[in-house]
Amino acid sequence: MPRRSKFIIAANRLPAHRVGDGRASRWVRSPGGLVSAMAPVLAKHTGCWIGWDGAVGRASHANVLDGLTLAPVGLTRGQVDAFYSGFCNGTLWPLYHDAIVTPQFHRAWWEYYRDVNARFAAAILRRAARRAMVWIHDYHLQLVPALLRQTRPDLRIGFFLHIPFPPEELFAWLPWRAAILRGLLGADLVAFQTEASSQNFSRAARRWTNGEGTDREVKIDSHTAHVRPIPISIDAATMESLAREPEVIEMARLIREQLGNRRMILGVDRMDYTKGIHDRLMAFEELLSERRLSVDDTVYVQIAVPSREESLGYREVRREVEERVGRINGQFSEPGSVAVHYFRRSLSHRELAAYYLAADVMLVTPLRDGMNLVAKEYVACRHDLGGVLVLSEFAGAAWELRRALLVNPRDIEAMKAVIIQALRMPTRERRMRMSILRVQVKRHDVFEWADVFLEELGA
Ligand code: ADQ
Repeated sequence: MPRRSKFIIAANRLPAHRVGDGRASRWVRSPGGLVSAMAPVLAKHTGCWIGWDGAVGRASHANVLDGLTLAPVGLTRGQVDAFYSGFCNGTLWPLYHDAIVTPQFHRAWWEYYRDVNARFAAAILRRAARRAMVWIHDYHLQLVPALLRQTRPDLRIGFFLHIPFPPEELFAWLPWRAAILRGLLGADLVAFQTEASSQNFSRAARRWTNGEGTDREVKIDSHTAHVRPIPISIDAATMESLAREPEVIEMARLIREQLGNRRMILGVDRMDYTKGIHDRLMAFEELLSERRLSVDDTVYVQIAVPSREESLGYREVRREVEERVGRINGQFSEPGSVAVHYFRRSLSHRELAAYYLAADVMLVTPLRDGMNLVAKEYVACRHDLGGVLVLSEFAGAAWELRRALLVNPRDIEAMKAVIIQALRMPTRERRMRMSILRVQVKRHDVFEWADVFLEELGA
C-alpha cells in the first residue's frame, strides 16, 4: 500500500519527464507556471501528483523529486490512441473550442475515456488520506470527481478546467453530455478561466441533469457543487527577472540585429488550429501585397512548438501554416530581408524572454483559447514598457488585459488595421498601455490563482 497523502493533484501529465535510458534514466522537473505554483502547496501538505508519464506500456515506479511524490499512471497503446488522441483531442478539444474543427463522436473512444478516468480515480483512492484534498485538472479527467465522491465522501474535491467550457447549444452535441456534467458535479468546487465558461457550465448542468440552483451553485443528489471563474496566470516575477538578466537583454539585441534591425512582429504558440496562426499570416501577407508594409523595414517571426501530431486536424494545420509561410517568403522576401522567419521548435523560457523583449508587436490571436499564457508572459517581460500586445477577443486573457489592442481574429481587415495601429502607436500611448497591463499581470499571478482556488475549496 503506498504512503497516503493529504493533498493530491491529478492531471493528465506528470510535472516531470524521464531523461536517459534504462537504469541510468532519471526524472527531471518540467518547466511551467502550474508546476511552480503547485510546488509550495505540495511541499507544505506532503503532496502527491498523479499523472501519465508519457510512456506507452507499464508505468514507471513512484518517485520522489524535490520532496514531491510523483505517482505515474500507465497507459497502453490503445488507451493513448482512443483516450488521449481520440476522445480528449479529437472529441472534447474541438468541441470545447467552438468546433473550429468538427469533433468526432465515437462510442469506442468514449468507453476508453471512462476506463482511463476510472484508472485515475483508483490511483487517487489508493493514495488519498482521510479528508485529503484532491485537485483535478482539465478536460481529460472530467469523470473523476464523481467517481471519487461515490466511495469517499470525506474528500475535498476541486476541479479546474484549463480550456473554455462551450455554450450550451454546442455542448448539447455531445452524446455523453449528462455523464460528463454529473462527473464534474461530483466536485465541491468546479472552476473555470472566465465568467462565460462558468455560466455555460452551470446552465448546461441545470439543463441536462437533475441539478438545480444558480450560476454559482448547483445542487444535485444532496451535494452542492460551487462554480467559480478563477483565471489562471503565470509566475510573473520569475518571468520578469529572466527578462532583466543582462544576457537576455543582450540576446534580444542580437536577435534584432540578426533580423536587420527591422520592426519585429512576433507569434509564439503551440502548433494548434485554435491559435489562429494561419489567419494571422494571411493578414500579414495582404499587408505586404497591398504595400502597406514592406520587408525592408518589417519582419514577422513565428515560433511554433510541435504538438499532438497524432490527433485530428494537427497535421493539416501544420501543412497550411508551412505552405503559407513558403508562399509569403517566395513572393516577398529579398536577399537579406526574409519576410517570415518560422521556427518549429520548443525554446527555453530564457530564449522566449529574449524574443518577447525584442518584439515591437506581439500577436496573440487565437480563434478560441481558455486563457493564453503567452499574452501574460509578454507583458511580464516588458519591464522597459516597450512593445504592443494585440490580443484576440476570444482568449480568456482578454477579460483581464483590457488595455491590449483587442481584435476579432476572423476579421482579416480588422487584423490588418490593428497591426498597422500597433506598429504606429505613439510612444506615450504604448508606455501607458503597457504599464496598466503590467499592474494587472504582476498583481494577479499564478500564486494568487492557487491561493484563491484553495481558499474557495476550503483548504
Ligand atoms: P496551451 O493551449 O498549451 O494551454 P498557452 O496558455 O498559450 O496554451 O500556454 C503555452 C505555454 O507554452 C506558454 O507558457 C508558452 O511560453 C509555452 N510555449 C509556447 N510556444 C513555445 C515554444 N516555441 N517554446 C517553448 N515554449 C513555448 C492550455 C489552454 C490555455 C491556458 C493554459 C493554462 O489551452 O488557454 O492558458 O492551458 O491554463
